[in-house]
Amino acid sequence: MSDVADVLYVNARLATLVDGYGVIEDGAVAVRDGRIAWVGQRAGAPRAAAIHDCDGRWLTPGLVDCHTHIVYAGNRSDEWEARLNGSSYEDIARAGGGIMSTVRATRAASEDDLLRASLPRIRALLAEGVTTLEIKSGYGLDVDSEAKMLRVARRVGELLPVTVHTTFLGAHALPPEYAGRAEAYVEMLCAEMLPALAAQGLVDAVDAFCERIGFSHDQTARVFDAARRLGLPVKLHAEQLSDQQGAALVARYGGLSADHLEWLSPEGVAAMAQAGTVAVLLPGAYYFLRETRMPPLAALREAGVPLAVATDCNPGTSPMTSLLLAMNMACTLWRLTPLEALRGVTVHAARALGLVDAGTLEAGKRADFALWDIARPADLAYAIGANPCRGVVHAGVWRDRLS
Ligand code: DI6
Ligand code: FE
Repeated sequence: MSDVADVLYVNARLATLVDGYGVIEDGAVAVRDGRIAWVGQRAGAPRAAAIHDCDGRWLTPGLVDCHTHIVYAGNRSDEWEARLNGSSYEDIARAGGGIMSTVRATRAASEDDLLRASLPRIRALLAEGVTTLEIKSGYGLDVDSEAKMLRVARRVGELLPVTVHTTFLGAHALPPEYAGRAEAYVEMLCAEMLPALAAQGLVDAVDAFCERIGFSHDQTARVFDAARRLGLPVKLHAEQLSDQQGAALVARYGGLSADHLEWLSPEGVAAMAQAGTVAVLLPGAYYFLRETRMPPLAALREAGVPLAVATDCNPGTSPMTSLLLAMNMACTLWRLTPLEALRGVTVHAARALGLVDAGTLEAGKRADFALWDIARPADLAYAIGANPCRGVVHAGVWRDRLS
């Protein structure tokens, strides 16, 4: 490399994640124009205008949370408390609670209020080394409210040191004004809502909740057809509570990911493997709902399906703002190895977003990385409630850990 780098990070122990952990001792990373220009042992490093000493700390790719519903208004701890005091989920839903209470609060909030409500949650994620974040809509369920949610998601990416990917999840729940008219809602979503939001540049991918309490296999296929007409990639909440053959459906559309997957069938595994669809594991929802059926991890591994791990941050089923905790849960509850968990929040999470320039420390990728006070990479999944992140570089810009 002939050019002089902007900054050379030295005296780091690198987990590049290129192959396994991809460890490089006495490592250095050169950054130029917001990208990684060079990675290797310090002895071979290029010249740089500035040197940043990492004091022997571990340096990993910036973490990627590839499945969140983190933009919403209101709070559902009251419902959670009522459930723990004996109310049933059905009682709460009949009283207008559940997803609909978040839809009401999100519709009622101004764009600025929605942003203000969401920022503390997002800051908590970023404080733990997250540099790329997916944010879904799905609590607006009409054109204006979905647009408001997605604009807030875009603003998050402008205000904070994080790259935001937006996902349209209009097929999350049936809004009250369409009660008993699911077909008409799906028709409107495909013909009007999605094209309008896509035309405003607010949609990077399209998702649906394919479930008995959500949308059917056929309705989901229609949403995917609409996405395809607009050239947008698809992903799916699949097989969380029952087997709807959603994973096979999203694989048929060449989908980026199928997420949850507790009820995934052998046919679903095979379809995902063939299509290269990533399995996004969401242990926070499994934990919070006290589910007992685990995703078929042995079959997924055997088929070579990439495993990602995400928070699913949402007010109903996973009020979690810690990707490190999601890693710990994936290991503790589902026996992922710490290496699988770390690859799940870096390489494979980037792939679940269709991203080619994040997820590893390699020349040419965006200069997104995190610096950690840990003895070894497994500590990231091991500790519960600790935050060993000391700083983050996003798009080449260093910041001490957000607090
Ligand atoms: N799966 C879920 O479990 C949540 N959404 C989804 O697609 C529920 C979201 C909520 O209760 O607010
Ligand atoms: Fe979700």
